[in-house]
Amino acid sequence: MSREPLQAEPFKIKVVEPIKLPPREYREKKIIEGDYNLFTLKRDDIYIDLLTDSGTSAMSDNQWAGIMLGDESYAGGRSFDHLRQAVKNVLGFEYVIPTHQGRPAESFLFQTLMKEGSFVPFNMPFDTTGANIKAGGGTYIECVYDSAYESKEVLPFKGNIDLDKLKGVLREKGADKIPFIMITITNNTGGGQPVSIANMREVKMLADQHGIPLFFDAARCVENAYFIQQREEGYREKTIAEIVQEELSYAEGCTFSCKKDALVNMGGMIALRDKELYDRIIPLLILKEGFITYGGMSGRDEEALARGLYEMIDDEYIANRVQQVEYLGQRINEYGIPTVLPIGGHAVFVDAAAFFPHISQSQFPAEVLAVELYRECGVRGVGLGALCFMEEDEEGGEIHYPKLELFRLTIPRRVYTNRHMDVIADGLKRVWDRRESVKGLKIKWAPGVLRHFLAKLEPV
Ligand code: P61
Repeated sequence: MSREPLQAEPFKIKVVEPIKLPPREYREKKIIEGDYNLFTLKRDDIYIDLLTDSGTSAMSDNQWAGIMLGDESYAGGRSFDHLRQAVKNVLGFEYVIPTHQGRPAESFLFQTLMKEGSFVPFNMPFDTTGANIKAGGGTYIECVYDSAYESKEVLPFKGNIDLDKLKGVLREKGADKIPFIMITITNNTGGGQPVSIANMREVKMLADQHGIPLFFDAARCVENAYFIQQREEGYREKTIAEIVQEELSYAEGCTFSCKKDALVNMGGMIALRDKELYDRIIPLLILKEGFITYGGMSGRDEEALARGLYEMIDDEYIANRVQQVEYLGQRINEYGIPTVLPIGGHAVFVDAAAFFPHISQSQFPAEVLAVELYRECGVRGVGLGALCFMEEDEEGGEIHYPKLELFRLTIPRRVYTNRHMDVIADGLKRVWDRRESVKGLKIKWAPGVLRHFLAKLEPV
């Protein structure tokens, strides 16, 4: 099949939502009132919102039409059947457990499979996923290659699991302490980096040898498939639909925050092959979310999701989506600003430690950059560095800092144009030009877990 060169967005815009840049003095005031934490900002305080790509994408006319057709039966709803069929057709799994977002899906799967003292090898979990492993009494072990922690190193599949590390964990902990292995595709914590099919296949073989099931966190499995199509030998002529099917064929099941690649504003699921595991999880679903045919979603959510699952695997759509992120990354790199390389699938991750070499990690460079970019141009990104990932020893002694100190500019799907990308890159450049005069932040108050959502900060 010959492909035309891409021209522009493969959609036109039918509904718009006005946004405005609030005046600089107003932004300054909001930073102080909000204790230097951009999670405190209101929608109207922000010009361009790149906090997350989660639940912030634009649904299509077809999805909105599905909202009207959603069937709200308590049991046996028609929309659930549509969802189940879409999951089977697109992802290849027989059983679907619908949840309101990714976190309950993780919590139910982990609670069912883990015991106190379990170890879970991962490439890297995202913060809430890691927190759910810990909440279940387990410990996750990062097995990604060391290059994943080196922002400048350009490799095609920086989300891959290092098999030597994984073998080491299997030897040291023993298979009976490891209830499952999990791979996040793409690796959000490490910069939206993909995992190759070859790596999935090898991890699956190793997992099989030890009788350990392999699960995926598939929130961004389509962006991952796009990178496989572009970068992995033998996949250039395959469609995204085929690659998504193949990726997921290596997993026993997956947790899926549908707020990302699946193009809905709310929704999540566990998708499984095994009826026995399904039967073990559904009592938890009924206890915590709802009946098995709707769980945490309304029928209309399920209908929009079923349609989103088909839309997400459109080759032109996903190429355009990832290329927009790449465009922003290129604009930023052209100014000499350091980012994780290669540019990830859903976001540009600025290396905040390299941006502000004079600000130590204990003074939260990623949050400092978030505040300064908002001050400069009303753009909200999110810090994913020490404030989010640092850990204190159990005795409350030493603090362990994460290896990466990143500031993420996350691009919602089908929402902003490349003109917005230009404004973002130019705003960041103005912060870059005055970077040496910028000072660090310290904690005024913070909760014990998932700190960065609620922390109150102040200048040092
Ligand atoms: C995000 F600032 N991600 O990237 P839920 N797996 C993966 C995720 O990326 C993920 C979840 C599971 C978010 C939202 C978010 O500190 C933050 O549907 C790979 O959000 O429950 C979520 O899915 C959980 C933003 C999460 C944050 C935590 O923006």
